[in-house]
Amino acid sequence: MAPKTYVTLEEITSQTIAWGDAFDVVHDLSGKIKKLNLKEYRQILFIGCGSTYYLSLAAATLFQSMTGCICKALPSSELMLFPESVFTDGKLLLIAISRSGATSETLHVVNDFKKSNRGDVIILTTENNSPLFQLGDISIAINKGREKSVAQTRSFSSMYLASTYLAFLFGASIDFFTLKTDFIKTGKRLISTYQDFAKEIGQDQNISQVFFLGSGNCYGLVNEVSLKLKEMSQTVTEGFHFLEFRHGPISMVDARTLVIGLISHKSRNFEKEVLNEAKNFGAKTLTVGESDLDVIFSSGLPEEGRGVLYLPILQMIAYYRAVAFGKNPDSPRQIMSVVKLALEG
Ligand code: F1P
Repeated sequence: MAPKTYVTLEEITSQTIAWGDAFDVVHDLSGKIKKLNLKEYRQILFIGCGSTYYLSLAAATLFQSMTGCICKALPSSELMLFPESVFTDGKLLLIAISRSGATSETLHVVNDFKKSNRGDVIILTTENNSPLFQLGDISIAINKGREKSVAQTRSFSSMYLASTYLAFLFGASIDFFTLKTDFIKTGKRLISTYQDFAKEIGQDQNISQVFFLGSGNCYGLVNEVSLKLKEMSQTVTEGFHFLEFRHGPISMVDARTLVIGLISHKSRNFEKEVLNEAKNFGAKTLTVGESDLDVIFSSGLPEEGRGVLYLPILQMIAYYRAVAFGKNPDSPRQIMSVVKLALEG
């Protein structure tokens, strides 16, 4: 009997179609987007919940490093509960990210932001028919990123790619759209080259806990891939900045630990050192990045833009671990694809 497959696997392996959609949608809106004058904003706030909060973290870091604007990422709920700890006087740009476009906390914050005339709003979603989509001064919907599964995979990567494109529109001289074909080709190649490898790691029953390390633009991404593993397989896992790992967490490492490093070009020597130390304490390690590592992109794409390439193999590891441990990755226990709270009335 053929092994059961789940829709999550199809969503992960088909994600480059959604990447193409992200390129096309942002390209079509680029004239309107470029009319925004970033200098007008005192701060740019990125918000979301769960996966889309981690997307916000990754996008805010990239956006600040490419544009020089002050960017901050927050879970929508923190802005809902403690707005005074975040909002400043002066005009703000709010970038609200939500796969469903229907999560209560995010909707609440955007409605409130607009009522209080705090500034402009960009919405990033996969649902053009959602309530959130209607609220944007600019709304970006990557419809091909939609999913049936609870855990976000192709929706995350395609919305992250769209946010990367936004950062390039404001902060780079190269036309990001010209890289569309290279991204799609590289993504497809990585998925087909490393699928069996991801399965092998995912099925390794000797591994009991997993740490993901990533710095700079990769920090939001390590939190996201760690969340994938938590949601799909209920594995004990956490994400850390590379050098933070020495400041306590490394004490957790043992022979049943896997430490996965999302290696940057800029700081690779510092990052590899941390992994070597974890290895000396008995951990298995896995390195992912552009060249000379276990998983190699060989993309030639610009470092700031290629964060999305880390995602497919790590999503596949989460998928195969879930299946190997008898879990249903499409429908993880105790979570729903959208959280709707009775906030008003
Ligand atoms: C976000 C969310 C996440 C959760 C899960 C399902 O919804 O609920 O909090 O981790 O991955 O999606 P959304 O606002 O992005 O639709």
